[in-house]
Amino acid sequence: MSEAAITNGIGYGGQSTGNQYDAVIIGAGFTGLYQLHLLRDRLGLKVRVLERGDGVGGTWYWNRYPGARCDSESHSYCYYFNDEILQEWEWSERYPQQPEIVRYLNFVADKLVLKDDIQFGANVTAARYDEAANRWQVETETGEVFTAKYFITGVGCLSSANVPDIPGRDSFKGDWYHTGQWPHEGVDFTGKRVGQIGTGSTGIQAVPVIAETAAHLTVFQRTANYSIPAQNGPLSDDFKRWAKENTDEIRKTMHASSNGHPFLIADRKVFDVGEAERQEIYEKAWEFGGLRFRATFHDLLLDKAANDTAADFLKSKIREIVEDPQTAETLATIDHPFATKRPPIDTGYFEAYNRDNVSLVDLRKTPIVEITETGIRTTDAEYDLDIIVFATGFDAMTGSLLKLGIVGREGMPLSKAWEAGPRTYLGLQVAGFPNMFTITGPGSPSVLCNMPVAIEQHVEWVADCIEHMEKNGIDRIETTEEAMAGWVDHVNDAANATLLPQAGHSWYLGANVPGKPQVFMPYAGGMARYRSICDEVAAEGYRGFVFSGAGAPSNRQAAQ
Ligand code: N01
Repeated sequence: MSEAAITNGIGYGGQSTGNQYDAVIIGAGFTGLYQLHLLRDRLGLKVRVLERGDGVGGTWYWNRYPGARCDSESHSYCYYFNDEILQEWEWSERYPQQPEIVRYLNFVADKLVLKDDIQFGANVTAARYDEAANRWQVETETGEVFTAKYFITGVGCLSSANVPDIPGRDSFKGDWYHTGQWPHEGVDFTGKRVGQIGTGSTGIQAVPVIAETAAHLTVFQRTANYSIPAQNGPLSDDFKRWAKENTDEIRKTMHASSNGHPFLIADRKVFDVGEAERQEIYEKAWEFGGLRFRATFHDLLLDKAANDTAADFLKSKIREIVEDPQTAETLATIDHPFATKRPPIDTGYFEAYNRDNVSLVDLRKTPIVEITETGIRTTDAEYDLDIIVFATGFDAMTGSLLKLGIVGREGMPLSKAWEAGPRTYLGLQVAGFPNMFTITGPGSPSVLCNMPVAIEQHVEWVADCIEHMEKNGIDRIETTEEAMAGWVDHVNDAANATLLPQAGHSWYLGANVPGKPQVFMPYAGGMARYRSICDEVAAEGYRGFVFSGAGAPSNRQAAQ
């Protein structure tokens, strides 16, 4: 049992030999670090974190591409559970850059003395539930096996790289990189002819930075995208002071908002105001920058006509910024409502197309035919390249979970249970997989929310649930098919009440990965509402879950 368990006197009988643990957590990003801290230091459990990278950071450990920066504002993209951490850490810019986020997570890991309980370079390839022993057996690539009562995944929603299988890809004689698997030593673009495929949030961040040093950058765009200027910059001392003095208020706002950001969505509707006032509101939001643009009106994601007003405003900005009319048209011909795909924010994205060394290829008109030894060939031309950058996104939400090789009761692989798409209860559990918790799993708000807020809520809920089980001598928790079916219906209803499903090619639907079942994966009912549902579930004795073991309610009653 860990020293913390002995000193705080709430050890729950953890195993202490070999690779036997009370809980195994996968991933040392925001989730894994906090989950380890709560289970080890609050509950006194023996915990091991298995992390495939060589350091903490999770998604941010891998996503080191040029321009990588978070779209959430710094003062909200951090843990709020610990006042000392909040007071000691200082962000430098309005949005944190990737290296700063990794520094922050190292700071937290060191402060809470977490690293000793994390095994780095541990790539999990199998996780099997042993029903007789009621333990999970988790195996790494090197054959090392860990067993634990609780199996918790903190693998991130956007960490399984999607590298499209374009014919000829492996014949390319130059270098190619996926943005989510970026070399730690960086890539020197100086004097190189670079081709970038993809114009999502990642691609839009990378273009202006790559363009600064490349001899030429050709951007291959399949779906044109909206983007709003981030208006990034150094944080003033006044702002930093304000953020530290108002942590309670900021936390309250983030918890009250539907997407976990430190601002609320306005109550007014688009047609509550006249045309001139609306344009002024959009103009101010554009000047202010960032994801707050989406919060200007309550009904932007609910009413197509309302959404059109924002879409038209943003398209007109593209036409204003981009000098070449044909390029502007290709960038502004957007086929989906604003924010139905995750809206990117940028620093000089559209401006980059005014440089002589940047050009755009419209893949809708001239699709890629193949990658050749020397570049990319479309139906119209061949582009000679030294480097190809795949900013092509992720097998989101399910990819990293399925890669763990999870097998539940009666030998049921998760891949089979999810053959027709992911099904969970609350995004937290899958029937047939007892004592397994999927932090920010499909069916939870996760990617529709400022991630640390979603993560803190899940991690705390799971820690409370495990504490309840340990205190009451409960061996197993497992959701039911019925609870899962009800939740899946609710997730679908929540998505269908919005315009989100109208972007038929969105990764929210799994549509970006060929062959992936198309199911709207995140919960669109809002983070605040989701939090209260989870709280109610717990308050009602964990409604929708079945406990078993000596201390389970059914057995307690029987013994009376
Ligand atoms: O990935 P994406 P991303 N041929 O899937 C194109 C988060 N994030 O890495 O739209 C040609 O959005 C694809 O085209 P299409 C954020 O949640 C956060 O940019 O499928 N093109 C699209 O243009 C974000 O939403 C931050 O037609 C192909 C692009 O590649 C999520 O991560 C920063 C193709 C992929 O866009 C994912 O963003 C960055 C093919 N075969 C990301 N396959 C911060 O907060 C794909 N594409 C900082």
